[in-house]
Amino acid sequence: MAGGPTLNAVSIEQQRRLVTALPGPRSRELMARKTSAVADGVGTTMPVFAAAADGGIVVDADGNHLIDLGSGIAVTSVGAANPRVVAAVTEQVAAFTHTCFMVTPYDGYVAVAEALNRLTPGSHDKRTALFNSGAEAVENAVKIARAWTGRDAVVVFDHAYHGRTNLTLAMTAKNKPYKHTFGPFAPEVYRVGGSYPYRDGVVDGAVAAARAIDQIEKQIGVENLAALVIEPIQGEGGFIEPAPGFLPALAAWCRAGGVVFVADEVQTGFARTGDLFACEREGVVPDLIVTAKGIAGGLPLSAVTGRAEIMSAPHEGGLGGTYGGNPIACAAALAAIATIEEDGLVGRAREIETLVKARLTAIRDKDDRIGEVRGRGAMLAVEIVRSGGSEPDPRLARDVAKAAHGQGVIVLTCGTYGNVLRFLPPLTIGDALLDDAFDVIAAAFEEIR
Ligand code: PLZ
Repeated sequence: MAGGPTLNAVSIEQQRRLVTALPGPRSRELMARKTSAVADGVGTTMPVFAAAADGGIVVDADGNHLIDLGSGIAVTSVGAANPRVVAAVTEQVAAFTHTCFMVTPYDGYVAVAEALNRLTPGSHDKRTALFNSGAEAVENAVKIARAWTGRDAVVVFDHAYHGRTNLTLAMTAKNKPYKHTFGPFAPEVYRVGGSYPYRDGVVDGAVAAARAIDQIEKQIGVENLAALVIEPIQGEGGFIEPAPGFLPALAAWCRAGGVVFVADEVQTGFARTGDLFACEREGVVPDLIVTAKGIAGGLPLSAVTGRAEIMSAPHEGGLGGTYGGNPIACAAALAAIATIEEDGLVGRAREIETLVKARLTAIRDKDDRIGEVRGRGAMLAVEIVRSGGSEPDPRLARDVAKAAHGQGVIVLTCGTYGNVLRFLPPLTIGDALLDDAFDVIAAAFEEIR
């Protein structure tokens, strides 16, 4: 797929084009309405309102064409108006919008479960349950692990992000903006040190795992531990790739101790990292895997998939919810999954990695304020530090992002220290748009001192 995927099905011109200053007058008007109608707690990265999106472009309310390096936080991997998704959703919405799977089930739900059982790591017998959001699925993975083990404790890691509901806030590490003023949080959630080679200097994952395991055994006790929940590459915490060997060592320790190893692949899943699931890179087979975001081409859907015996531990009627596995979201998921498989989007993610890493490395070679270039596939980042050292520089990250926004490039920041610029383009973006976007970002690094 040299030059990127064939985008003949994409109706939006794949070109960055600004026809007003950003934000334009329509967006400014809409922002004023947002301010007086929407709760202040719900923030926005850019004060620009979307009118259409697909491929690598978001068109705003004023007709500006912006390059999308965010995919709505790693969601629209197949594009934001993928023709297969649009057709499947249109057909389903005309047939029926909802019955509730717990009342009168329908085949789309079952087909998504079959697809997840087939595609997730490991060839063992699996079962799946569907939900709406990533956080809801993480909560259900914990419920299932507790029902299976009869134990209470849950281990999570420094820099972790698992959601904004009460249990998942207990599991999320960062105070502001997520947790501040919202406690008290759910009990029996314990945080241990993880693996962050750039900052902790431990490049042997087995050593980092031994350190975490020691902490768990001393402070919790394996016999009290229901689940260990981990993002194979930490997302909101800063796109932190653990040292090689870290995940396999933790998974092996969990297996030996009867602890349910839960991979939170909400952000890393569905081709994003250049594998269908990030766990595959080191051959890790999680007991339970949590998916959302990229699963359904932008519709809200999430899942817990795992070993049949563990998934079947909760009593009948113990899992569910009014909307979980909504038929429209399931139709979208089947179309998104077919697109990922048939259009070779895992391979496309690897091509994006090659192109973008080359651009980021070239910037780093001239600018020591980029402490590290990291990530895999189309989940890539730079950690920004003060010149001459490794002190986090969130101001520069914010300023570069702002400069890019002003030029029509949608880019997000993240990280415990707010100093990571992250790149999550749709996998349907073309090379020309990527080149243009990284020209803008390279220029921003040169201009901002
Ligand atoms: N687990 C690994 O990345 C969501 C959050 C954005 P929901 N990440 C984006 C924000 O500021 O709210 C995420 C994740 C991982 C769980 C979640 C939660 O998924 O669908 O947002 O609930």
